[in-house]
Amino acid sequence: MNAEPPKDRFQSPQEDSGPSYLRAGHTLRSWLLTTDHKRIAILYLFAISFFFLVGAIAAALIRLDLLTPAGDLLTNDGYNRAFSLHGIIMVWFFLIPSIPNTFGNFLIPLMIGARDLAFPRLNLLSWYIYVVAGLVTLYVVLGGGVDTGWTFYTPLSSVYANGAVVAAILAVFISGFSSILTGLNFIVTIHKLRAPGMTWGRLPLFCWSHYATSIIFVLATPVLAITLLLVAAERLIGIGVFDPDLGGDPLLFQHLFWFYSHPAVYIMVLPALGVISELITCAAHKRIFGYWFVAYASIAIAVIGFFVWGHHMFVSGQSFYASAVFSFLSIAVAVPSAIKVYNWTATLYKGDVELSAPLLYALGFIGLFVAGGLTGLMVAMLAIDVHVHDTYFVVAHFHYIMVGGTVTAFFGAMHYWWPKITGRMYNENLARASAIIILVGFNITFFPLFVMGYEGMPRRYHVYPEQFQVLQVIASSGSALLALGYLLPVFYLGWSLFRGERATANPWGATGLEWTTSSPPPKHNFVEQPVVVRGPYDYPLAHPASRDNG
Ligand code: HEM
Ligand SMILES: [Cu+2]
Repeated sequence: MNAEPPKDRFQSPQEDSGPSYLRAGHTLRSWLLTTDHKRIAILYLFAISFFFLVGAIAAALIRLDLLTPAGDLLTNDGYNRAFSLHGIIMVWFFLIPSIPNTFGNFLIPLMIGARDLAFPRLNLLSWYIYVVAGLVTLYVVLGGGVDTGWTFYTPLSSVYANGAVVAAILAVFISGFSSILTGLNFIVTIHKLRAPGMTWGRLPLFCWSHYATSIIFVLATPVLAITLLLVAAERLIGIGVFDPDLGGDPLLFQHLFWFYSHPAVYIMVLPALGVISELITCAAHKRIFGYWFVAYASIAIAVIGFFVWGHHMFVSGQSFYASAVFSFLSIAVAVPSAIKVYNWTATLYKGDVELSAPLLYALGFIGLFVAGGLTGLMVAMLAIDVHVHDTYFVVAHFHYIMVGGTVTAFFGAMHYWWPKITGRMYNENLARASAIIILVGFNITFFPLFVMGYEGMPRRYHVYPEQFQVLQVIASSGSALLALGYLLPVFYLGWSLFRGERATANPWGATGLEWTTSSPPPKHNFVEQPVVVRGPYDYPLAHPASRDNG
C-alpha cells in the first residue's frame, strides 16, 4: 500500500490547491445550481441511493411474501405490482444511471486531466431530468403502481393492464433524455478535453468502459423512447401498431424493446467492468495485463451487444434460423467478457497484492460475474433456454450479473474513491466485514434460485408448490443478511465523513491522474494543467517490457 508511483510520472506536482470543491460554497443554492461535475456526481449519489432504497423495500415485500407457498402477505395483483415496481426502479433508476452518473461524472474529468465535462450545464440539466423522471415514478408508486413488469410487454401493457401504465412509461421516457445527454457529454469530453500527452493508449480503462457505455446510451436510448411512445399511443388512442386486429404485431414490441434493452444490460455492466480494472491494478500494484485487449473488449461488447436481442425471444415463435444466429452471437459476446476476467487474473498473479476492502469487492465481483456469465452462456443456448425460460433460473442469472456484478462494483468504487471524494478514510475492518457479509448474503439469497428454476419454479408467481418452500425460505433469510451488508457501509462511511482520518492525495499509492490532485480536489480539479508523460498503471512492478515509453 505504501508503494509510491514513480515521481516523474506527471510533470506538474499539485501544490497549494486552494479550497476543495466541497468548501466552495455552502448554501443549498450553491449545490442545486452547481455546474461542477463533482458536485453533480454527489447530487446523483443521493438521488440514486434513494431509489435503490425504494427498490429494495419492494424486494423485501417480494421476499416476505414468498416465505409461504400460499403467498399470504400480498394479493395476486399486489405481488404483480411489487415485482413490477422493483424491476422498474432497479433497472431504470438504479442500474442504468448508477456508476456512470456518479463515478463516471466525478472521475472522467479528473482521470483525463480536464477541468470539467465538456458541457457542464447540460450535465446539471441531466440531473434535473433524472429527478423529474423519478418524481413521476414516485407518483406511480403512490398511485398504486403498475403490473406490467419492467418490460411493458404488449398486449398486456397496451390493453389489459390496470394501473398507471402511461405514467410509468412517461417516467422511463423522461429518464432516457438524462442518459442520452450524459452519454453525449462523456463522448465529447473524452474526445476533446484530454490533457496534453493523454493519448488514447494512455486512457484509463475506466474511461474506455465509459466511452463504450456512452455509445450505447446515444445509439440505443432513442429506440426505447420511440417504442415507449408507441405503447402509450396504443394504450391511449389504439393506433394498432401492436394489435393484430388492426394489422399490427405484438411481437414487434419485443423486437424493439430488446433491441434497446439488451444493449442496456451492457450499459449496466460495462461501467462496473471499468471500475474493477482500476481496483485490480491498484491492489496488485501492477500494470494491467493486456491493456489494449481490455480496452477493445469494452468496445467489442458494446458493438456485438446490439446484435443479440433475439435471445430473449427463443420461445416466441421466431424462425429457427434466426434463433440459431442469435444464439451464436450471444455466445460470442462471452469472449470479450472472458478476456477481461482472464486479464484481471493475470494482473493479480505475482502482484504485490494488498487484501484491502476494494480488492475484496473486486474479487467478489469476479466470482459472481463469472457465475452469472457462465449461466448466461447456458441460457444463450437454445436447448437449455427452452427448459429454463421464464423460470427462477433466469432470475438467478441476471441477479448474479446485475446485483452480484454492478451493485458489488458500485460498492467497491465507493470504497476505493471515498478518500478522493470526501477527503476522509473509512474503517478498513468494517469495510472488509461488510464486503464478506454481502458476498455470503448474496449467495444464500440467489443461489437457491438456480436450483428452483431448474426444477421448474416459474418467475413472477407468488403461489408455488410446497416442494419449493425450503429453498424460498433460505433465499428470503439470505436477503436479510444481504440487506445488512448493504446497510453497514451507510453507517461507517457516514461516520467517516465527520470523524474519519484525513486522506492524503494518494492513499493507495495509485497511478491515475485523479490521485495527483488533493483529496478532496479543488473546484477546478487541478491547479495547473497536468501534462502526461507515461502510460497508465505504470507501477514499479510493471514489467519494463510492458511499459509504453512515450
Ligand atoms: C436485495 C435483494 C433482492 C432481492 C431479494 C430480489 C428479489 C427478486 C425477486 C424474487 C424477483 C422475481 C420476481 C418474480 O419474477 O417473481 C426479482 C426480480 C427482479 N429484480 Fe430483484 N431482488 C433484489 C435486488 C435487486 C437489485 C439490487 C436489482 C437491480 C439493481 C434487482 C433487479 C431485478 C429485476 C430487473 C427484476 C425483474 C422484475 C420483473 O420480473 O419484471 N433486484 N427480484
Ligand atoms: Cu439479452
